[in-house]
Amino acid sequence: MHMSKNKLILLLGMICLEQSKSATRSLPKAATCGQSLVKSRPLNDLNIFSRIVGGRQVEKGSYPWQVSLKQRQKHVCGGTIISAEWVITAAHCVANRNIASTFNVTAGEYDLSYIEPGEQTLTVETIIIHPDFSTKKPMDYDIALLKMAGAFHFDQSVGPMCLPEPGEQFEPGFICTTTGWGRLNEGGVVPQVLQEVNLPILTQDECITALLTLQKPISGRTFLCAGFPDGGRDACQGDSGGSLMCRNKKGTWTLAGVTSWGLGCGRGWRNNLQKADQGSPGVFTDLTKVLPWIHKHIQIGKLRKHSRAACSEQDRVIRASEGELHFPESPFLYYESKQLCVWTLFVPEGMHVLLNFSHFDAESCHHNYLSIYSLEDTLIGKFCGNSLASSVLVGSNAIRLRFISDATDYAVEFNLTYKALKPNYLPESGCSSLTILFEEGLIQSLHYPEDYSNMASCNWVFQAPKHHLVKLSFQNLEVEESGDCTSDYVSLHRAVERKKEVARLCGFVVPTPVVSISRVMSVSFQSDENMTFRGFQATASFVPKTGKKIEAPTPQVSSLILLLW
Ligand code: 4AZ
Repeated sequence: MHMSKNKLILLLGMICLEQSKSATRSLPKAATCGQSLVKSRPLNDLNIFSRIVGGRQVEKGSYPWQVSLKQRQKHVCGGTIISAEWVITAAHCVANRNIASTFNVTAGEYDLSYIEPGEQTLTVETIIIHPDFSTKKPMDYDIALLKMAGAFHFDQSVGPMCLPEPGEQFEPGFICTTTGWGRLNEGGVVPQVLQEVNLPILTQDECITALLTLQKPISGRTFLCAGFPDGGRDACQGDSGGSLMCRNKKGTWTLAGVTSWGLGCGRGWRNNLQKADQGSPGVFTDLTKVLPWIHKHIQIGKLRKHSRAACSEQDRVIRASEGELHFPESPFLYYESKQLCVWTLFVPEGMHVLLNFSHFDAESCHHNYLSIYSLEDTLIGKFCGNSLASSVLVGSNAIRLRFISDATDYAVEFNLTYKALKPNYLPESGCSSLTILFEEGLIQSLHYPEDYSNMASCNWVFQAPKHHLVKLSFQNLEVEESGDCTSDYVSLHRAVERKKEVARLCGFVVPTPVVSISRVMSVSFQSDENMTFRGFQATASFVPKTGKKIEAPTPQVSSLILLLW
């Protein structure tokens, strides 16, 4: 919580009075949420003409829904109780520290330096991060649900906050409150006692404009801004995950937003375009944008109560021409952590397998992934997070699928269908599904020899027999030329995970053959949103591994970028 230097006492003035008069929101249905036993300080004549200038220490028990999210007994973020078993926090507070059991949540907390009577501490059973949150762009959809291991007992110091009704809006100008144990100033000290500050909600226009005036303009779908253009009052580091709460006339508090981020603390943004020391409003995740997702998980949570999915059989052998695979097997189960599920799938002899993913909900590639192996146990595809191809064509009648959830409590699910296909393999097959081939053959870009299309993505994986390597010989290469082949390109990787790019090709010179360094070569063709040419055509063949130095493409090919041989 950012406070002005003198810790000026918060004065609720006429603005607040006006705002509560104009509040047209319906009252939350549940009378038991959003209730504080501590009376808010009455407005007095002195306060009415004063401006709201800073934050203050809260009166104990004022915000019974405020929790401290701790790791190794240390406060890391705030959070809000919304029911006995559920707490809302910011996704970025838990995203990279994703072992749920390492978190504690303390409710009824006031002074962090003491264990006070009335405190209740629970561990976290499950972390559910919004599926649209990404650590690459952590400002948007910055919200997570924490399912407690156990339940909070509601009393005078611990209780839930109300969620907004569907469609309930918090009018711009409305004065709401944010609370937390965050720093008192940017780079300043952390308080021991819970702090609060009142902030007006900005219009969506003001919010978007303020964030676009930043040197690195930021946009998002779930932003709710609050604050003063001249700064002085704000949330700060350590307040994240806490709430921006608004109170209606009857004094019921409703969760409007989750404290997420801001450029600095309390800097203001009025003169951003004129100065180097820019600032931003406080940015909160707008609850109204994620409400259906919250309700869905709380509903599912009720059904899942005592059932957890585990892999019933370690290795399930399936012999069929088509079917579905799910994990968990029933939709209302969380999976147990540390699961290894194995399915070995045989379609009829001589047929190939087409896999289609209808749903794959895996947040973290470190902990949850689905991998596909050949029967001799070489990895031919690995899927997690966003790296999922929607369909995979495997040039074999047998595959092994392994789903690994490695000691994490994320709720992950996947559904896929499989189908036996006659092996009518086309050189362009990689452009409609990731194609995994165990035979030599021709591959080409989409529509070859006609021009490829914009935004094309074609992917093949070749797997040579034992003691063989994959040799890719180009018949033709006509691909938009850009200095470092970042526009359109053919790229070659040494393994299916595509971590190590071996070569990247573009331009109009036919490269010399490229030989893989292992039995696997992964080939990808990507085009961007403009300029198309004929593309490429190449033949993959399997050559015996000789132990001789591998062939590299001729270095005089100007458009070829060679990496990591
Ligand atoms: C934080 O890091 C944080 N000024 C939260 C809010 C703001 C800045 C940082 C807004 O938790």
